[in-house]
Amino acid sequence: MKISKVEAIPFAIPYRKPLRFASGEVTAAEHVLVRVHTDSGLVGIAEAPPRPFTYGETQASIRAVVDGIFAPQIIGLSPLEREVMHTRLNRTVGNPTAKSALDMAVWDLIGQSLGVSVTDLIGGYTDRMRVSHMVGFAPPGEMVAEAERIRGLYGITTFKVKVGRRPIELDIEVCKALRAGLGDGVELYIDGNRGWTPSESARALRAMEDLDLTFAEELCPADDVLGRRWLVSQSRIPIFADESVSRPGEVTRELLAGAANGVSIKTARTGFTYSQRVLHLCEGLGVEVVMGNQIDGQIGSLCSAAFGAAFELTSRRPAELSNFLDMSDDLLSEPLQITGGTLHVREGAGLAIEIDEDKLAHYRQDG
Ligand code: MUC
Ligand code: MG
Repeated sequence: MKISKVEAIPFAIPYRKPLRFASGEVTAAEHVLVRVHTDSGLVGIAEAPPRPFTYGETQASIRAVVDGIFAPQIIGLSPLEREVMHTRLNRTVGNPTAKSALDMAVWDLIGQSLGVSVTDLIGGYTDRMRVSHMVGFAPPGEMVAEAERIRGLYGITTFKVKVGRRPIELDIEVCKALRAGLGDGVELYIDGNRGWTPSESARALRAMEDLDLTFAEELCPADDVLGRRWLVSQSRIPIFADESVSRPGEVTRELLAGAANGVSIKTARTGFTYSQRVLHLCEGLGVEVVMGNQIDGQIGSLCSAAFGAAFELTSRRPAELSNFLDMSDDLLSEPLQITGGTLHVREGAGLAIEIDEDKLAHYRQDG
């Protein structure tokens, strides 16, 4: 089986309500559907979510790099030649979500050709993931109401609270209101998306010390090299890295620098191949991980769940799999369901992604 064609299809699906956070906001899922065709007729599928505020990629840049550089480099390869594919893709720096979508589509092909799910293929640990929901910026009362709504509708009891860039007092008020409103039975953690300085981070964490936060994610930028080490050395709440650990080398750098205690793994930026390398690096070093969300649609969430469920360490804690709930629609023929706070991995070969072609025709942007 050889790769015969690669499609990069831009599509846009409006959000029901925007997601706002310290580094940006998302009002529509302007993603790129990647389909890797083979001469055997099998087609591997994944999606790339452009996040210019995190990786510099746009919908147009993802299309351009896939069509103009990556597709010619991988057409003719067997899907099993993953290392050859990555060696070629890595001649181009950056473009993590474009590369990852290709990687995941290729793993989808391998699973399909063997008749096994990607989860079973790469680890086979479990068939489900508990879900954590991300609560974006809004006035405190609205953030509490949103968390209560999500708990009521989907049984989710773990919440990631967006903080940073707004007045610190407001973030403290939000976290206190969430703990008071939702009670001790829920798990809370915060994500600053690089919105605070180290001293602001330390001050906010001190004020939140009695709120039983599980951890705090990417409070200040990776370039605050000494400041981040200082923060980790004196924080009683574990500090997790997200934007600063977008590839294995960065994971090594941040962990060895003492600039983080835990790592967010996002299949949208490290696919399945490099997510495994990040996971094994963390495992070897005794470092906790969380399955993060790149504000994925249902295809991306399905990919993230497929990876998370494959391994014990990634299944330990709830994964961020619910951002798609903010979207008004999606492309899957059979929508993902979260019930009792849990998302089940798709049964079926590969990633078992079935696209609703009518919806794709409706939402695609390339005429
Ligand atoms: C997250 O965990 O930070 C927002 C920015 C980004 O890079 O990812 C999202 C969610
Ligand atoms: Mg984050």
